[in-house]
Amino acid sequence: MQKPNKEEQLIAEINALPEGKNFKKIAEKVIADERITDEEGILLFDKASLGLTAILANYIREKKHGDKTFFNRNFHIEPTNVCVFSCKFCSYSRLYAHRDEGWALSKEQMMDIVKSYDGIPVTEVHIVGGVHPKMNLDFFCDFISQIKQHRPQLHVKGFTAVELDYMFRKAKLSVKEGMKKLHDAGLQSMPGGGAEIFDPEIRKQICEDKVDAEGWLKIHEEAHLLGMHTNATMLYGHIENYGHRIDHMSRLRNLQDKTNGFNTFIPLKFRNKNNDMSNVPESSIIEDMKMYAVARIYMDNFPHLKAYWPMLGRQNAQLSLSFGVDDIDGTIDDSTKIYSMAGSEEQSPKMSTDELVMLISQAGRKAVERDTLYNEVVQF
Ligand code: V47
Ligand code: SF4
Repeated sequence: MQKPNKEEQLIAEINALPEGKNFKKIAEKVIADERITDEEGILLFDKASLGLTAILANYIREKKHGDKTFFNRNFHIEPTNVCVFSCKFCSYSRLYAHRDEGWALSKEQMMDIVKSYDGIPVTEVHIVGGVHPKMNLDFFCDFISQIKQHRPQLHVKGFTAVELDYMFRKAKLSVKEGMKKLHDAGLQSMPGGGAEIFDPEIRKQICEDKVDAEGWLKIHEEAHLLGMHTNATMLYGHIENYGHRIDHMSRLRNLQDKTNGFNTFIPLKFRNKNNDMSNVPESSIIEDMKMYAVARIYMDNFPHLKAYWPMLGRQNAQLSLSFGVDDIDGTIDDSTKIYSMAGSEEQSPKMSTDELVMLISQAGRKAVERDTLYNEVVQF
């Protein structure tokens, strides 16, 4: 008998599930590379079993990337944890009035961190932190220029739209002018933080004083127009519902149709330690894996889906590779404090390349070191 092809196999697997017949149309769309609707996205969250979402997401993941699982060699610099904003879920920041309890690095201190990686084959520096009123656009442009002078090949990825919105407003520059200035100084791409949940009602309850959805999307759009690539995150598993998650992903999918500038979507699991939302329970591992799977099915125009292992934990990140994820971030070192402070089991998020490769191959996937723009550096 002839072996079924992947598409026939997918349909057979879906049909074998008790709820399979209700999802035949979605399965056919997935096979035909057709986009699912918002209603279908909500249906998947609400009514599909974890197994069904896994089968669909894994089909898409393997069609896009086969078994390849990407990671990069990077290090983080967190210039400050002093922040003018007061997001309720944040365990990391200290208000300016309590700045003596926090830290704020000088350019020299940050350059010392950069120099400590001399001779080590990292490809990216990821700069992200709080919003300190005294660290302005000129300060960061100067710092980025110094990095590029010292190590021109190191890719500089930095600043959430929240940090940039504040810097541009303080400098009295438009988003376009501010982005151009940073780009000219050597900023090459942007991480995806600060997006949280775009819905205004939820945003008001968890992070009311920082940039809104329109502002966040505008900054990423301007970066894309300059030829920069950026990521997008979504903070899930707190007070939002499935409709809010789909609304968030829909706004990102629409901007991606326009600019094609996003590389990666990164769902971030809400962690509830040491913050003003500690009363909100954390999502289950089932919910986390479903989140990844539905994201992979819904975000058809995003090339990559990332599980950020320092937040999720390494074993759960390994598991996510069967739920649509093709990227598990990098060999970051323990300077990353955001998640250890919010209660992640990864108190010291440092993993060597050997450990990352082992983690990926244990899950039956093929580890590929990438650079920031997903050019392949080494296949393992
Ligand atoms: O925007 C803060 C999140 C984000 C908590 O683009 C929390 O490659 C969970 O965006 N529980 C910043 N999450 C980090 C970020 C990021 C990280 C890694 C890679 C990339 C990338 C981007 O951290 C914030 C917020 O959504 N966060 N507190 C918390 N308690
Ligand atoms: Fe500040 Fe970011 Fe924390 Fe919000 S999440 S308080 S913007 S550091």
